[in-house]
Amino acid sequence: MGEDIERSQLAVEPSAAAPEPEGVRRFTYAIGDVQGCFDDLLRLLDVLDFDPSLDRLWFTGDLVNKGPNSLELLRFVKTLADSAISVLGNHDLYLLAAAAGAIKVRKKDTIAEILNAPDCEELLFWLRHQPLLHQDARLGYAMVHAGLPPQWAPEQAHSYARELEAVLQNFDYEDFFAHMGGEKPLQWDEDLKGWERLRFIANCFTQLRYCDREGRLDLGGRRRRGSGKKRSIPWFLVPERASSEMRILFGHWATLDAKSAKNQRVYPLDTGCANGGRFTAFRLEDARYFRVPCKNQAVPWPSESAADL
Ligand SMILES: [Mn+2]
Repeated sequence: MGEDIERSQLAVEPSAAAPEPEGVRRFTYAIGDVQGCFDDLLRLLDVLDFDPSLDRLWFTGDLVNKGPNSLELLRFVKTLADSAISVLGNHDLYLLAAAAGAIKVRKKDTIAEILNAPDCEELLFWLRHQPLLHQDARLGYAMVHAGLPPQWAPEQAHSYARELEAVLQNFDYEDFFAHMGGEKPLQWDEDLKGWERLRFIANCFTQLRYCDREGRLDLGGRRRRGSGKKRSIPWFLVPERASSEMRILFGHWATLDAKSAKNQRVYPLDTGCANGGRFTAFRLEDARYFRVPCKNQAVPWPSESAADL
């Protein structure tokens, strides 16, 4: 790992050939799950020579929890205004659910400082107005926190994201969190209604890792050692996936073997910052990776099962 990091740091020396800036914007960087690791983010932005007046940041979500400084991080990203966008992750929804009183904060969570902050309401208002799916046709990339079920073509993914975003942005959004928990329904059906429909949409965008060849979700990855049609595989490897033409950036899966994503037009960016791993940014204009090792000490967070978020 050390050698890898050194190489990527060398790759950003000023002598490296960078593409010429186009128009006003310089670069767009997609950045993996930050999880409250604010100091590490600042070091990464330093390496990128990030300029908020010229560059743009796309975050893969899970801005908060696990790491030591979620409050400062949220404040910082909000301050970036139009220069930053973050898609919603499961930990972001968890924070909103906790603020809504729908769930209890656990001992290991590091979100209490946000809930107790004087600007909590503004921060969470900003957070729940972030999208579930972000895309830029000119750059040719889309971004989600977790994944897409194999049945959804790009236009469906777009429309279902807008459907749940409208609920989260509505005045009575807190009702959703009372119905958010659980893995069911496992299978998409256009005729799904009400909370079941919204829960399925939320589970895909914010929690999906595995599903089977017929598209049944396996949020906990429990069926990945099964056999036959019921065996689950990473969502992006399902044959004839309807979104296979999209280039999709995503986070949520720090333990994923990046090799399995090769040649799939998917770009996993969560490299386990909050677990003492490293931080990854991907520059969309020239498909180039930048990495820094993480120094923050996050709380121990052993499991990645669905029940554990
Ligand atoms: Mn996540």
